[in-house]
Formats: sequence, C-alpha cells, structure tokens
Amino acid sequence: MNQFTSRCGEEHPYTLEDLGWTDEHDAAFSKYAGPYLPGRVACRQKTVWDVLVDGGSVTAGISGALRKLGRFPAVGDFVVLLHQPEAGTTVIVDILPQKTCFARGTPGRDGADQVIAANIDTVFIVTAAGHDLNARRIERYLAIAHASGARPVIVINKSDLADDPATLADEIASVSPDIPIIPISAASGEGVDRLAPYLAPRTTVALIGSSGVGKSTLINRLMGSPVQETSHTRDYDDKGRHTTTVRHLFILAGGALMIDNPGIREVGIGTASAGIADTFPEILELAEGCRFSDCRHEEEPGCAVRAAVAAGILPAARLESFRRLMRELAFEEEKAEIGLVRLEKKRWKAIGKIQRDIGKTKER
Ligand SMILES: Nc1nc2c(ncn2[C@@H]2O[C@H](COP(=O)(O)OP(=O)(O)OP(=O)(O)O)[C@@H](O)[C@H]2O)c(=O)[nH]1
Ligand SMILES: [Mg+2]
Ligand SMILES: [Zn+2]
Repeated sequence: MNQFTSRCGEEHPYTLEDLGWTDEHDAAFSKYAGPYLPGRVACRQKTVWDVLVDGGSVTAGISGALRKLGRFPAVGDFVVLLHQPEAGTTVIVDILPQKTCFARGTPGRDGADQVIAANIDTVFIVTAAGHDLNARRIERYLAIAHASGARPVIVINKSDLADDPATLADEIASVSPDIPIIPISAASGEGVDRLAPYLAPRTTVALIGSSGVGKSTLINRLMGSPVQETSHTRDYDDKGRHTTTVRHLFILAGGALMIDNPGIREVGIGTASAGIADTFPEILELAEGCRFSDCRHEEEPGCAVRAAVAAGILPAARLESFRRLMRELAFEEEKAEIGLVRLEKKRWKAIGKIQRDIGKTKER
C-alpha cells in the first residue's frame, strides 16, 4: 500500500494485476517515468472519475488536454494518473489503448458513438422472463456486442417467473445461433453458478439490458452483499424507471470484474456495421448471389436472399430483422454525415454502400 492511496482514498486488497492489468498495459505505460501512477476507472461521476489503483482508489479529474480533445475516460479504461501535491489534486493525463470498446449510437444527438464501457471481455445481455423478453431487441444488443470485440452471452433472468424457461431459451436461440443462453434467477440464485465459466479472475464482464431486468440484483448476488441499490417494487414496470443511474465497476469475490450499467432506454446501433456481419452471416453470404451488388432484397430482380426465403432456407423474420437494422444503420450514418437535413430522401441510397462495406469487413 503506498502513501499516495492512503492519503487520497479508500483502501482495498487488490493489485493492479487483479484489476486486469497485463503486459501490454505495462508496455504502454513504460513511457511514463516519475510521479505517474496507473489505474482503472471504476466509476464516472459528472466531472470526476473514481479510479482503482494498486491497493486503493482515488478520485480524479482529467487534464485540460484530454478535455480539449473530448477524450473522456470510460468505466473500464486503464488510465495514467498524475498527483499534483501543490494543488492537492489528482488528474487523469492519458488513456491507455483499449482492447475492446463497447459503444452505442446516441439517438437524437450528433451520431457520434457513446462509449458504454471499455476493455470488456464478455457482455452479459440480460433480459428477463415476462415483459422484457424481446428477440428483436436482443438482436440489436448482439450487433453492438459483436462490433465491440467482446464475447456476448445471453442471460435470461427471473426464470422463477416463467412457466417454462426452456421454451424462452428456444425462442431466443432462434435469433442468436451459437450464442450461449443461460436462464437464471438472480433473486433465488438458481442457475447463477452456470455463469462461472465467464467469471474467471481478472476478466471483465459488462451487464447490459433494459431497466428492471435485474442487473443490479445479479451483481449483489455475485458480490455476496448488497453493494447496489435495486428496485423495491415487486411488480416492476420497466417504463421510465431507472434504479441504477451511473455505471460502476466491481470486483467480485471470485476475482472477476463486473460492470453494472443503468438500464438502456434505446439501443441505436451506431456504427456497429461490422457487428451486423457477425449477427447475420448467412444473409451476407446469400447476398453475394444477388444480381445487383447494392441489392436491398426488396423488389430487385435476381435477389438470392428473397429466393432463399421463398425456398424455405431462410426464415422471413430473419430477413425482416436484417432490413430493419440496415435501415437504421443507414439512418445513423446519414445523421452523422449531413445532420437531419433531407434525411428521408437519402435514406435508402446509403444502404447499398453499407452492405458493400460490410462485405469487405467480413472478407478481412
Ligand atoms: N422474480 C424475480 N425478481 C427479480 C429477479 N431479479 C431481480 N428481480 C427484481 O426485479 C426488480 C428490478 O431489479 P434491479 O436489479 O433493480 O434491475 P436493474 O436491471 O438493475 O434495473 P436498472 O438499474 O433500472 O437498470 C427488483 O424488484 C428485483 O427484486 C429474479 O430473478 N426473479
Ligand atoms: Mg440496476
Ligand atoms: Zn438481394
């Protein structure tokens, strides 16, 4: 324990390695000599960041240079800290390269992606039996997760409320082939042990999903104590109520790091185009057989994708989801490019281009 942390904040028994620090971080940090200290962002308040360091935690601001560049550290980022004893303050002066970056489009804003969290190994897409279960929404989450580089796992919580949890899992499996689907009850603990393979020490897991699905309840269960506030109402209604309001990184008793997120209201897909290739691989493959390279698989002659639907090879619902995501992606890209001017007219033009770009991404 160094004097720095005991002076500046809370103490904990974890080393930098326990926080997920690797040799790559060491290499990136090696250019900093002297009064600099490495750390990992646990929480971002409005203008200050809680940063975990070796043996403790500190509260820090960010340097003017970072602020000017609009580089705001996200929860999960590894950062370089500088303690300024004269001013009595600690400042984040750099963000180390991110292994993965989990972002979503920002609906209604300038189209820039909003970083949800950084350096995530696994994303638990949390959904709940009952009101929340929605295959379309899960498809959107999957596209974002794939684009981030993190491995997605679908967690169906509140399985105690389902008459038949196995049927729920089957329903989800139809939209997400090859993704693990794990029904649990965070409230009773049933099935929670099946998450263990994804909770190895020093790996980072982020929880995402709608408000009220039980993300914080799961954190409390895995922490073994109530560290996060959860909703008190039993018949929880997911409209407009958010219990968790800031994202926060926790160190679980078993050594994994887990990020609790506020419920996501709207999932824009942002520039998650590469993720679409992983979410709809069979459609992109089929599209290579279409007569036109910018085929939208709507009315075009010689469309191999619609032919596959007609032949019963591709479920019609799959194609519909794909179209919906493509439309939205085109919309986001246009928003970023031209603001909202004349958007409706241009909406379809971009789609062929995106599809070709995705094809290229996939080939790499
Ligand atoms: N029946 C049942 N209820 C649960 C389970 N897990 C959580 N709940 C309840 O669901 C409600 C919402 O739980 P939270 O953990 O606050 O949900 P959240 O996903 O963190 O919500 P936000 O913080 O708003 O995003 C609470 O009343 C929990 O007690 C479960 O496995 N079964
Ligand atoms: Mg919560
Ligand atoms: Zn086609």
